[in-house]
Amino acid sequence: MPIDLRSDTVTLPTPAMRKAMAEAEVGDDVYGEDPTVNRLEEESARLTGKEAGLFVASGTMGNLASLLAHATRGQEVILGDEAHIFHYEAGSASALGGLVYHTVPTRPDGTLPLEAIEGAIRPVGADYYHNASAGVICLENTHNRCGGTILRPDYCAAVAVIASRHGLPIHMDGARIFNASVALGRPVTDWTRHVTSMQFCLSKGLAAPAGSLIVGDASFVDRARRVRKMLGGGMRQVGVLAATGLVALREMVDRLAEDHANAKILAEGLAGMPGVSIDPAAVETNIVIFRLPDADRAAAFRASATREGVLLSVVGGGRLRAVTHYGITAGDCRAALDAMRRAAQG
Ligand code: TLP
Repeated sequence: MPIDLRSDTVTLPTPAMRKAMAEAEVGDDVYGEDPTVNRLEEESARLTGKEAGLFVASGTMGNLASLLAHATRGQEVILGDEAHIFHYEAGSASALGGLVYHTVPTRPDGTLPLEAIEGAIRPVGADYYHNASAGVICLENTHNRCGGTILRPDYCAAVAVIASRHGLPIHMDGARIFNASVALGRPVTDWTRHVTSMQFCLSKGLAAPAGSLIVGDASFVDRARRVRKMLGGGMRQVGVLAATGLVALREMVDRLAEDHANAKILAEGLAGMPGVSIDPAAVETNIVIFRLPDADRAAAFRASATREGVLLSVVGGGRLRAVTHYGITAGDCRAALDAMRRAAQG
């Protein structure tokens, strides 16, 4: 069996999740009658300090439904040029919602410069009828392509000041918000209080087989529910999946600390390898991004790691990614380092 460090999306459901699926009480969720989905949505709203929650099929659907609930065709989504929404969601907000991506530079820690955010908000009104208007500001936490870095609550508060000055909503792509929460030992509400909406994933480090939650105020969630229906995401007896989400939230959050410790083991080991650049101190959660001198050498490193039984993913520009997760032990990380050391030698 290879040591699969491509992503925390590869996690398999736990025995408790499989049991919960078999025993889940279900109903037709499009009628609002699936008690397990309702419980998951209520529990998610409570946990994040928001009025309401909405169960969606994936993180991509969570982000898309949120953006379409916040903004209308021709409006701009202000987001970082390293954002998952910009790179990996198939241009969905533009293709399906007519929104325009307005990117600003992303700093290595995943933050967007405040002045760049404010500068991206174009003036509208009588003298500016030609401008596209801003519809929503997006933040990502933890930041995937920046190596799982954590946006600090203080930073989010500063973005909220700008957003409120311009009457704009903030959507947080909080796919891995529980990694941030566990790493800093702070409740998720320390972040959600500064944003209008958030989506978080159950199917990454929390190990559920599928699903994400959107949270926000009741009127926003109502709009998102309608968009979810448009996207074909109105599922029926989906309590069988929601049941795994409840297990994820109740039993799988604290153990993320183990993934963070394992990521440190990987980062420290990688730092000593020839041709590999990485700053282990910058690794805050479960994502380890390291650099080879160029894209060809990164591809060769990855191919030999695969032959040695370690699966990695490509970030681009000579960067590779290793992600720790449920099912990967400290011993696996040490074995992966041995294999990658052999890979680094050719
Ligand atoms: N990320 C996946 C891939 O799409 C790259 C991964 O392996 O990391 N937001 C963030 C920050 C994500 O990392 C992801 C998934 C999503 C949204 C989308 O979630 P899904 O895959 O459930 O649509």
